[in-house]
Order: sequence, then structure tokens, then C-alpha cells
Amino acid sequence: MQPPLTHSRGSHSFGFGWLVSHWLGSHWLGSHWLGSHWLGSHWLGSRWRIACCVVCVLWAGTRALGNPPNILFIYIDDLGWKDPSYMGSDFFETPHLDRLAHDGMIFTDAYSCAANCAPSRACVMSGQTTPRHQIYNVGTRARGESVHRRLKPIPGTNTLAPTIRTWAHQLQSVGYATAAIGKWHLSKDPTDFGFEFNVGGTHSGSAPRGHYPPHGRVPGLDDAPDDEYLTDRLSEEAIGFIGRHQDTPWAIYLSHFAVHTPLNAKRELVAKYRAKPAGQLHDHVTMATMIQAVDDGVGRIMDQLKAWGLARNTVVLFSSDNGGYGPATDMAPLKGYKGTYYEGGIRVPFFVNWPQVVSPAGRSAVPISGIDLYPTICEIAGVDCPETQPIDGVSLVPLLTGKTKDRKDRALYWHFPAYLESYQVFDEQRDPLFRSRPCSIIRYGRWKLHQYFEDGGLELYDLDSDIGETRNLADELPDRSRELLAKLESWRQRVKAPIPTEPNPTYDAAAEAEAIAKQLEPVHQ
Ligand SMILES: [Ca+2]
Repeated sequence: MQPPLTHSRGSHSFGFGWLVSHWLGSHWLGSHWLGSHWLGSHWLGSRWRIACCVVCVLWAGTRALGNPPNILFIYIDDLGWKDPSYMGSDFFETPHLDRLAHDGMIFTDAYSCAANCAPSRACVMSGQTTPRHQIYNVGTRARGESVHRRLKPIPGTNTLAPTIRTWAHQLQSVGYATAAIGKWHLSKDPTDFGFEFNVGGTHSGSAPRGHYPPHGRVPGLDDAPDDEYLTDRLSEEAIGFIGRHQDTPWAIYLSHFAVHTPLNAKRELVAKYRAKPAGQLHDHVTMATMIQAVDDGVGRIMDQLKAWGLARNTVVLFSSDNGGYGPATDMAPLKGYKGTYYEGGIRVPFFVNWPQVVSPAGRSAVPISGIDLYPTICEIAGVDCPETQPIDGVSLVPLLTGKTKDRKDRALYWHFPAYLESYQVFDEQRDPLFRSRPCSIIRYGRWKLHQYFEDGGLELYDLDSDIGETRNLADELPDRSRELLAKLESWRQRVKAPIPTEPNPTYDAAAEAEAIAKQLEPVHQ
């Protein structure tokens, strides 16, 4: 349903007409505000609609009640599972995020949909797993040394198909003002995907020439003064957008380039962390400054929301697009880091702060995934998911409101038919040459099964007793392995996941063995 008003960039008018058409046409009166479906739109007869119009007139003058919730989705690049202090960091500091997390619901078993940036982000934007949108990796070129790859990888694509409708499209269709601020990475321009405002978003996956200017010809950042830290600027852009849309519902995708490489410290914070005793888990000074800059920005945004009277009607969703960068952080006790499909590569921080709806101090161990954000955001906004594309995610709203406590029958799946080369850290991956080789993964309840296509290798872990994936139970529990493998294969068929089977003609087993031995040599000396 289109909003009954002219919807132009930077200019909104949300009055009586908008309220009547959207509140009565959406789920708002039905499922959220009144807490049940008894007054849902399908029950509303015309007399009720007229009566409700009168109520809307009374409500229209009150901003907090007059708009559906604002949505602030803060998405950090490469933030590890334990990097926020509320998740357990003993060196990094995130007091503002901690407060929001503790006042909302923390999901301990939240996952990114891929172990690196572009595929994970494509899943979040489309609500789909990787085989649907076919963005499997960052770029489509084969990664790593060709002589070390047994199979030809599936290249997929590096651009979100223009036919995909994002959740931003959905929100825009009911009159939300939408902004993409920061990293985009899925096409040239996020304004083609439901965002009316873009600062910093291009096809690039890194901070434009670093976290200090000059940023080159990047939308909205060509005027950056020399000493402006990019994270600070993006936080200010979010405040600016909110300030310009105080009387309309808005949604901001605040997609920081932090804490992705290049690791550029915020200069003013370096001395503080140099003087701070190293933690047992974390000790990276530059990373600490980058994380604090994110957190300080969150604090400024929240202060401003309170000052404008908008905080109580704003939902904050917070997560990361993949595991932490191995050389600068640690996800222990999880194994792995960005790029691996062990828990450290895909388990991420995730919380939702929704004043008056989500009870403070909420905690959920239900496995959830980035694809769930799409239907969740749509349900929060009271707009349906599109019927024109499959949505693999499931709304988190029943978990957030306490209506549901578990999802025992749901499995999560990952499909990575490509390669990701190693970097200087390689002790928490399957072999030292690649962070990941072609594989599929399933998480089902307490169980997680990895399937590797090059050698048919299976790894089965009981995450309840072995969160660090140290003991492979695939041979010990063959029935469990078969059950999970059957589910995984059935899912792959459903989503038409391509499996790499074509041998790589330049593969050289001897060269591969020699390279692995060479990498392992210093470790054993
Ligand atoms: Ca990333």
C-alpha cells in the first residue's frame, strides 16, 4: 500500500491521512499497541474503522503515539562476539551499548549469515540465505593460491539483484524516511534499494581511504575536515537525519565502517588505552579506540533522541556482519574469527532495545540469524514482507515480546561454495592455507555440522557442552551426523544451492602439502 502523500527526499508530512490509512491498514492497532489480535485489521468492520478514525484524530497531536516506532539499526563491521563489554571484553569499553543491551534483549546465539561482509549484508538486506541472492563472497574472483584449490569455486555475483526488495523498500512504502549511513557494499548506490538518503555508501567494503580524510569521491564525505574521524561523522549524520525527520517515522541503517581494516585509531583515545592494563582476552589499543568511537557515537545519538522526546518510540537493533578480525581481537572460548565457519567467524553480538515492549534484562539463547532482521523490522513497522520474493528469516517479535520462548524445530543454514585465503593468523581454522574452503553448515538445536566439499569431511559439534568446537563427534555419533546431513541436503535442494564439483585443473597436491607444512613449521619449533 502506498502512502497517500507525496513522498519526496527530505520532506515528509505525516498527518491525519497517513495515520488513518496506515494504522488501520497495518498491524499496529491489532498486534502491537493493544497486545493481541482481537482488534486486528481483519476483524475491523467499517463502523469500527470510523470510530478508530476519531481516536486517531485525538492521537495525531501526540508525536510519541502518532508515529509507528523509529528504527535505528546499528551494524558494526567485523565486531567480534565478545568485543562489547556487555559480552565480556576485559579491555574494550562500550558503556552506552551495554546500557541499551541490558535495557533490552540480548541474543547470545545470534549469527551472521556468512563469515565475511558482502554475503552477510546481502542476507540482511534481502532476508534470504546466500543461495537465493548468490552473493557468496567478497568479489567473485577465486581467493587464495590456485594450486591449493582442489575445486573450482562457484563465483556467484557481487551485486544485489535490482529485483530484490529490501526491508528499506518496505518501510519506504508505508512512509518511513530511510537513510543508509556508512558501508553499503552491495551495489553502487543504496538509494536504488529503498534508501532515500546515503552518506558513505558505495560498492566498496572498506572505509574510503581509511578512517580519516580524504575519503575521495564518496557520497556526502568529500567535505570532511582533516581531523574528522569517520565513525564520529557517521554518528553525526545519523543525528542530522533524525533532526530533519522528527515528525515522521524514520529508519536508519547506521552501518559503520568501523571496526574493519584499515585499523586506524581515533587519535584522541590512544593514550587512554596505552595506559590501560591489557586484558587477558583483549589488548589491542587501536581496536579499543575504534570500538569506543562507535560507542561514544551511540551515546550521542541516544542523548539527542531523549532531548527530542523520541527515545521511547525508537527501536535500536544492534549487530555485526561477521566475527572479529583475528589479528586484533579474540572470540574465545569460540574457535575461529572472521572468514571461518567456526563459531568465532559467524556468532555475533546482537541485541534489541524496544522501550515499553521488550522487558529490560531480557536474554535469549534461541539461535537466530541476520536473515531474521528483515521480517523483524517489517513487523516492528507494521508492514508486511513482500510477496514477490522468498524471505528465509523469521520475525523475532514473538521472542522479543515473550510470546515465544524457543524455536526448537528451526535449523539455521550457511552455504559457502568458495574459498577465503588465510591471513597471518591461522591456528583456528581447518588448515593453514584457507580460513574457509567450500562448505555448508547447519545449526540445529545444540548441534552443529560442517560439511566440506573438497574431501567430504564432516565435523559435528555439541555446542551445549563444547562451544569451542574442539571435539569432532562425527564418527562417534553417525546417526546424528546423518540426520543433520539429510536436513542440510534437503535445505540445499530447496534453495537450489550450487555445490562446487568441477576439479580445478591447476590444483597441485604436492604444492599444497608443501605449503601447509611450511606454514605449520614455525608453530612446532
Ligand atoms: Ca565484515
